[in-house]
Amino acid sequence: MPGRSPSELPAALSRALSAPRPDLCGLTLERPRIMGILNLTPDSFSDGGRHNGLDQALERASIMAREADILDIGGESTRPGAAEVDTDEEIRRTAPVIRALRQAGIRLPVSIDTRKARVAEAALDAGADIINDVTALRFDPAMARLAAERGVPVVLMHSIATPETMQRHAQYDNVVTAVRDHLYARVEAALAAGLRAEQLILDPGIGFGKTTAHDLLLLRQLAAFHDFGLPLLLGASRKKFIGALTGTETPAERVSGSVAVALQGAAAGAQILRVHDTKETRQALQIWQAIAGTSPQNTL
Ligand code: HH2
Repeated sequence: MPGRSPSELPAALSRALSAPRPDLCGLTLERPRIMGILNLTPDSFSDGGRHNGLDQALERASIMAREADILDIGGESTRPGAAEVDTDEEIRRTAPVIRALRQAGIRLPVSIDTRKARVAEAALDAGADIINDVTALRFDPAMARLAAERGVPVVLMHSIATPETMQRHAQYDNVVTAVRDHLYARVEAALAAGLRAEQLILDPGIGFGKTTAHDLLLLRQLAAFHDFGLPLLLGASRKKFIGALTGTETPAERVSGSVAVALQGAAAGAQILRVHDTKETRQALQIWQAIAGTSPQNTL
């Protein structure tokens, strides 16, 4: 507001912007955390089919456990155009891997990337800690109940329609306002269903029912989501807009572009960065944090 000094911000807004976010499964969110993606699907847009066997999945999980702070495990692709996967099949793809990685002594927090309550429940029973729902509890009415009962952290991501149809609905007067309003309503719905505010993490849903122009605006104005007073997650890794802007058709070749977006997300204060390329993102963040003076090793 013109002429206002920061100290004149309304008290509630000032608190929401500056209060430390609660720890996430024992991780402080004072610096950006890396969420490594492990897709146990045959058809994910960038790593589909690569980690399907239990051994391959465990091998990738144990590498990522050294490079990431959180592992995000999914058994259903939600890329534009993807078809729904049968619930039992999605459980078969995810729960045994989570159980096996716990048995192998991999301890970092695990999130289950699903819109279905039965899949989330099986994952939590197998040792997962966080629910990552790209429909923000809209798809399965039982999901909010489960999340309230278990009291685990939940990612509420903005999306519209279904993965099969969402790109047809990519129309907004103002995408930032539309995503904010939608997330506001989803937070209200979550609280009404008995979840606590401390459980919630917000995500603008890059690429979900959005054009490249929408994605860029959301990234440019990411800080506009901090006044919810909740942690922010950014998932832009290898996504289509990076290919569109750089002419890189193959998602696995979008690593440098993905790292650039992750750094921009960190600079805008995103607390969690969901990425495929954990090693490269980690190195970039280490340097960024050292320069920004927020590195854990930085005692200068
Ligand atoms: N993006 C994808 C899947 N899950 N979850 C959150 N919270 N945020 C995201 O941006 C997000 C997500 C899509 O990416 P990916 O998992 O790599 O591909 P696919 O859906 O094809 O498995």
